[in-house]
Order: sequence, then structure tokens, then C-alpha cells
Amino acid sequence: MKDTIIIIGSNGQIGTELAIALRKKFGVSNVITSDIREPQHRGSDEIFETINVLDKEGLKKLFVKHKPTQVYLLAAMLSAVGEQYPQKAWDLNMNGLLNVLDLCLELGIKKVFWPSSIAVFGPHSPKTAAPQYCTMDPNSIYGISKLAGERLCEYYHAKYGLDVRSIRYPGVISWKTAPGGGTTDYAIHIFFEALAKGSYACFLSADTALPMMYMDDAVRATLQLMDAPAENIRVRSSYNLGGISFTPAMIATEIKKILPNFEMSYIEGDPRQAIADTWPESIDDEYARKDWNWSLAFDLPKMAEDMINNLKNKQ
Ligand code: AKB
Repeated sequence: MKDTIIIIGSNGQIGTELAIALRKKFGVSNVITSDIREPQHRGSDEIFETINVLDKEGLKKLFVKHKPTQVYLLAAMLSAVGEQYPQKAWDLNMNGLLNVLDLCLELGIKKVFWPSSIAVFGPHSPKTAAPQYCTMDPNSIYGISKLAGERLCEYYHAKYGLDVRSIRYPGVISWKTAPGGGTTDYAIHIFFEALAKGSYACFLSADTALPMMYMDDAVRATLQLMDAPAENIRVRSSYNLGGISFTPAMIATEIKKILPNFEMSYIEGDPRQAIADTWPESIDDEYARKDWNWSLAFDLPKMAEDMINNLKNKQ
């Protein structure tokens, strides 16, 4: 049977690039993108639908119209913006997921992708090589909603047999689409400002190490997970994905190797520091490696070089 895919939240940082990759793999007309607003650019043969994931009736009509075999739900409020609007973040992140899971059951849609995050870890989780299973006490509303979402995914799989798959993304770094209000966004802004101004004032301290990943790896991981045979998927909550662990000081050093005049400074007292301080510095992804042959392609130098080359070409 041919696959038809709906991506919800396709205008965002990850959605934009997943849509490109999925259209390449499944064919342009078999991938329907959707978001609460129209995209800025759209190919003439691309199918786009405006949808609010909280409008369950509208979502049902969308699913009935296109009869997807797979749904990718990427609409979410991220960690930094979530702290400004905790109730809205909870509503979007939880009820959006519940709407999709329930409609997939009702309409017989078998396969769902939903992203979790390193934000599910908390102050009592191991700081380094955080394992798949450990203490998890997130204290941002985003992290709390992602952890609850993971439990729902596992529940819908165990109770109803829904083939839900998920990844705990680290901070994802990319140049095509701006990030949407996360704590790890500094690692993207730094490249834009290095090229535009030659300097960057970082809102995290020089030694705050966090797990990060280049978009090419994040997209490849998502497709690999979704392609894996169902019997290989041992984790039905969400897979740890390690990526690269680095600090603002380390990424600044890397950028200086390519742009020697680059200057980095640090701003104290930003609320995103408190969120970052509760997240692990690095993640252990042995389950992803064993279950669906995951391996990372971009290290820090390779990622920095690719980011700068692509951003220069874009200018
Ligand atoms: C954020 O910083 O909120 C996101 C994430 C790590 O999930 N990039």
C-alpha cells in the first residue's frame, strides 16, 4: 500500500526540513503539510492545509479528506516560550497530542511520529550520559508536557496497538528555518550573528554544556526510526538521541577557526539559564544504536563548517 503522510506543524524548524526529506522519499503529492498559518514559500505542486491541532473536528476532516497512513505531529510550544505561557504550552502540547492519538485510533491510522526532547530530564537526572531509563523530574512546563506525552505514547501503544514512535531530540541546529523559542536556540543565533555582525552576546554561560545535533542528523534519525521494523522498537515512550555535547565557549572557538575576528560575550541573568541548568550535558543513546542502527554523522567542526557555508550561500 502506498503511504500518505500528514505533517502537522510543518512550518517550524524541524517540520520544514522533515517535509523536504519526506517528499523526496514518498513523492510530493503523498506528503501533505499543515500548520496554523500559511507557509511563506510553497511549491505549486505541494499540498498544504491550514489547521489548528486543537480543533479536533477540523483535524478529523483533514484526516478523512487525505486518509493518511502516517501522521507526524510537530506542533508544540518549546521550553523558553512555554515558561511565558504555561497553560497554553500545556494545552497545545498535551491536547494536540491527545487529539492526534484519538483520531488515529478512530480512523484506523496506524503510524504516528511525535517528538519528545531532552527537556524530559530534570535536576535529579544524571548530568552526563543520561541513560534511557533514570530519574526524570523535569521542572519546565515544556519538559513536564513532553514527559507526560511520552507516557501517553507508550500507553496508546500498549493498550491499543498504535504504532507511535518518538525521539528525545537534543537542541537541533539548522540554517533553513529559524528556531521557535527554545533554550538551545543560542547555538543557531550564534551562526547568524557571527556572519551578520561578527559577534554574539550569548544568553547561556560559557560553560553550559548541552546535547545538540545538526538538522541533517536529526532528520535522518527520524526517517530511520520510522522505517525500522516494528518488532525492533523496544522503546515506545521516546528514544534518547545523543548528538554532540558542547558549551557556548566550545562553539565560539570552533566559529573563530573559520571566522577569526568573531567575538563572543555573555549576558547574565537570562531565564533560559535556569532551564538549561536542569538538563543533562550529554545523553546515552545505546537503545537507538542497537534497535535501529543509529550513528551520528556531524561532529562539532563538521557542523560549524556546514552551517557557515550554507549561511554564506544563502546571503
Ligand atoms: C528547546 O530548547 O526547548 C528545544 C528542545 C531541546 O527541545 N530545542
